[in-house]
Amino acid sequence: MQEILNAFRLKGNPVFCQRFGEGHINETYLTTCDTGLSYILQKINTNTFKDPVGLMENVSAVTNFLAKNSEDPRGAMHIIYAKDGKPYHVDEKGAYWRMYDFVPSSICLQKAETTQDFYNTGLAFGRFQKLLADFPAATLHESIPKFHDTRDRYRQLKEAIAQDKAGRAASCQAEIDFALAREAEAGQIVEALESGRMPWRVTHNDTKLNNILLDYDTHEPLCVIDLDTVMPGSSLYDFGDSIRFGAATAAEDETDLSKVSMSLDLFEVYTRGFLTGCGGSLTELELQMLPIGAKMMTLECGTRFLADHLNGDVYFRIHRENHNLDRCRTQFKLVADMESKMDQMAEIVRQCAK
Ligand code: ADP
Ligand code: GN1
Ligand code: MG
Repeated sequence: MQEILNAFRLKGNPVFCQRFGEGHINETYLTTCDTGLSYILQKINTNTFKDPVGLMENVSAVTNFLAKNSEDPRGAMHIIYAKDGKPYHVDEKGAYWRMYDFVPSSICLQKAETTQDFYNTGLAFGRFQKLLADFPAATLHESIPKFHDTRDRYRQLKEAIAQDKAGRAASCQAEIDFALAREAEAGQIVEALESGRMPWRVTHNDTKLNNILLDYDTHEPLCVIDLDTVMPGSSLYDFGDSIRFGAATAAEDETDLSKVSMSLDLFEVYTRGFLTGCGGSLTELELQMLPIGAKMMTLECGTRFLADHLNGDVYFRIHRENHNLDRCRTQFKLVADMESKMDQMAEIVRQCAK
């Protein structure tokens, strides 16, 4: 680890380095130097991101763009370059590492502590999307092709069922049936984009609450992080994924499903924040389909957890047996709950958009 740390232009000598955060994909470490400055070191998951150089080009371009356009210096992540001038370092085993300043006096939440926190998240992701309207989308590499093409996620799920690599299909037939019963809905968003009825935007695509940093004291939104999946997409993806994670009444991996539902109060709070942040930039169709966005992102995420469980847990990091199946179950419970609340969600969006 010392060798890896030494490859970067740090201010001081590292005296501490420890695993950090709760991301499912990259390997994240917090390191502190004798100068008191802290850094985030990440091993890029190249199983997920096949083109780490292109990925870092995206992240550099987006962080530079955000830095230029935000007043608070903590409003954008700051890449620490390697001593050879690259925004990443390749170690002797061929692994790709990158480093950021630890955004000072910031906090990352796994769950909103107050409704105001969740409003702030909506505001920040809405502003992020509005700001990126001027970003040159054509310069972005597609870091994960078809990332939110739900039709393709179903194709992958069916492949996982057919191959049944881990021999688990028989034990999760109820979840498989739940997913397949909704396959006909999978193309709704991507078809609206492809037909030109809905605008392509530069979106974040992974808008979990823990991909945003808030000010430690005031909980004002500071900085959107985890920029690996910034790509052209739909506003529904960003809205929907935030609802999936943040408007849920329980954690993504809760095993007591009686605790899992989608809170309409939290849905309303986030919708207000997001629409304020977007500043009137969403079209009528986007507004009308926001509730569908919430449902589709949750259904898609559930199918991804299920496919990974069937494949033997090769994509999402797990911390216990059946972890991905537990995650899949919470997502499908949320989908069922959302299905019973579609009219109320639509009414909330209409009120918030007035
Ligand atoms: P993953 O793709 O695995 O989710 P993230 O980039 O989201 O990785 O990082 C994981 C966690 O590390 C975040 O949820 C957050 O807690 C923390 N983190 C990442 N970057 C920073 C940063 N620049 N400053 C402070 N904390 C950070
Ligand atoms: C992953 O990287 P992280 O933990 O922020 C995943 C998202 C999923 C999410 C589910 C690149 O997000 O797409 O929605 O887990 N990121 C990638 O919690 O696949
Ligand atoms: Mg993350």
